[in-house]
Amino acid sequence: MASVRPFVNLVLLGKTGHGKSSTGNSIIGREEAFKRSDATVSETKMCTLQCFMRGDTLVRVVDTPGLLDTQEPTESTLSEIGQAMSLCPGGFSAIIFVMRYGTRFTEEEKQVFITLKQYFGENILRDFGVIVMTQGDSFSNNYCESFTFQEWLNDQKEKDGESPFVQLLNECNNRCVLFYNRGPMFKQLKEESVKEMFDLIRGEIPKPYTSEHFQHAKTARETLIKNLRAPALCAEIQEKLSLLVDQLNRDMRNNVVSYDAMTSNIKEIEWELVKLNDKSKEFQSFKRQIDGLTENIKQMRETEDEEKQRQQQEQMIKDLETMKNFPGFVQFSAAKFVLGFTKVFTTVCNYATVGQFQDTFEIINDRIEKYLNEVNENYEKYMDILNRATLENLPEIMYHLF
Ligand SMILES: Nc1nc2c(ncn2[C@@H]2O[C@H](COP(=O)(O)OP(=O)(O)OP(=O)(O)O)[C@@H](O)[C@H]2O)c(=O)[nH]1
Ligand SMILES: [Mg+2]
Repeated sequence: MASVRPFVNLVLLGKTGHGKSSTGNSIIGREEAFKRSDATVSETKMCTLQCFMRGDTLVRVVDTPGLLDTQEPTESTLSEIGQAMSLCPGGFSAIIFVMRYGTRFTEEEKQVFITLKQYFGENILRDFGVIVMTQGDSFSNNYCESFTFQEWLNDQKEKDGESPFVQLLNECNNRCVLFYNRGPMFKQLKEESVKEMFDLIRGEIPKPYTSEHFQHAKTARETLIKNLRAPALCAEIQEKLSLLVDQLNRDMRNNVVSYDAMTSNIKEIEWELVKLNDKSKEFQSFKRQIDGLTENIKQMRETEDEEKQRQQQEQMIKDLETMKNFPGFVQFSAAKFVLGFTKVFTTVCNYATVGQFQDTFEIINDRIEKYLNEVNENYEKYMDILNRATLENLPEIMYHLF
């Protein structure tokens, strides 16, 4: 026995202009419940909800923006379709995939299903999908009741069991209904097809697609969204990388490479990469470019450091050569002692007013002070060199000192 349902929630998905809004109107039984359009660009931009009572069951129908307006569903269309979840408390009783009878179903259109599976979950079609084929009136005109819709479906399978349409049909467990959205003469067929769809859902789809299913598909959905964002993001990253390479070349010509700024810019671009799918070839290519740039900068920095060290060493050796001619610590202390001694004598002579001794001592004092100043200057240089000494250059310093 079929289960009693307090509600039936239906979400209408499909390509632009294939008749989603019209199908919604047929289901609800009101012509203008959803706005339909004759234009080729998607008329329905946002998810729209309409509710009605079918016997004692509350039916919610959500019309969505068209998929595959251009090549692939856009991120904003998908996120709008995701909003349908919030309009359907309790989840989707079925996903109604609307397609127009008579349209060639190509590999490109098959991509829409692959996308939907990535977005909602791998089993979305198998467990919840129902194909509604619109333009039943065209079908009837074509076959003039010589061919039933079921026979036509079987014929499609026999003709090419691998065609994208047959694959979709198999995916949806052969749940497919022909709809008559247009023309007063098809009123009865319209009502019959709506009933057929509800019976199919009640009989074959026992449980709804809930937010748990949606949550389950989170990882695949995130990868899908990353892939959709990829082209714009890749262009942005490539532009930033090119600017950085130009900047580096300019800085190299001017001999003013700012390694820290370069490194932090590279880190920033590396952060952007997180937004790309790390398995994509674009990601790999950027990673290689970034690694190359980082390695170049590292090598340039090391060469520059080595050059600086070499210059310092050279300067140290020059300093040591000049210092070699000056006396060492013993002479320096002796001179200081003599200076102290002569200063005492100068004061004594001064006090005793012994003229010629006083002059002589003052001259000696001047000379010794001059000498000490020179030595002092070199002593400071000497200490500075010792402070800069490292394990590597110490033997060389010792050699030059002694
Ligand atoms: N002959 C015929 N035309 C139909 C049928 N169903 C829809 N159409 C026409 O197809 C056109 C597009 O229908 P819509 O219901 O607006 O299509 P849609 O998928 O909602 O389009 P967007 O909201 O723009 O994505 C309209 O001119 C409808 O009248 C049908 O069963 N038979
Ligand atoms: Mg519409």
